[in-house]
Amino acid sequence: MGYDKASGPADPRLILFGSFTSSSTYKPMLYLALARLPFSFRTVNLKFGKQTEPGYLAVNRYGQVPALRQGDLTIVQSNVILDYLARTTGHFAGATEQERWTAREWLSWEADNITNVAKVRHYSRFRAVDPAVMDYFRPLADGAVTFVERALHGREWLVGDSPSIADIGCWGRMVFMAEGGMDITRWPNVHAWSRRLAALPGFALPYDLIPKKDREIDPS
Ligand SMILES: N[C@@H](CCC(=O)N[C@@H](CS)C(=O)NCC(=O)O)C(=O)O
Repeated sequence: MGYDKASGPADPRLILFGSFTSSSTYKPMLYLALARLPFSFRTVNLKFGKQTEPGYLAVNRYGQVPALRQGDLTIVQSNVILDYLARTTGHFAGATEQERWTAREWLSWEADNITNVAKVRHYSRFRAVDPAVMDYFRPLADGAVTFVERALHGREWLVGDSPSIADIGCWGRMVFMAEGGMDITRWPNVHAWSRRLAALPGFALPYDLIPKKDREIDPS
């Protein structure tokens, strides 16, 4: 795998580093799919510890996916990537200044809270932990989804009247909730919202969207 930057500011092609099973990778992947933007995907195989190799650590010092490069810029942390993409392309940014700030606020909240859904899924699927650990995280995960459930009462999207990075960021990290034993139908507003997202042109679920190998993606 190469970690080269794009050839320079004149080359605006986006390069996204990510992994097939990663909800954090799904978030920018979903954004790019919905916005129908071209980019190069570079796989970082977490199973083989590629994220901790020096070449990749030079891209993402935290040793995690995702990472985004464009020209001379390197952006890491999935929510910062979403914010960057919204600011630079205008897609899913929010219609007003207030909406743009509220969308960023949701991203900050999700990093504190929906991350518990990701933990429940991670410990269910990839790493067995003491049941007491699950007893700790499960109510936090349920609470995060319940907060979104209430926020969606009487509205279609988290911010304003159209989908934004708030929806993509929050949904993107809860997408694997079933793998953590969380049945989405327990939260009817969240379920309906997920179906609205699924109806957007370009939408796909992670295992249909994230390539297992490096790939050039050029939506027509
Ligand atoms: N806060 C980070 C979290 C990224 C994250 O947890 N990535 C996971 C995959 S979903 C990862 O790279 N794990 C490998 C590791 O930590 O060794 C973000 O939102 O980008």
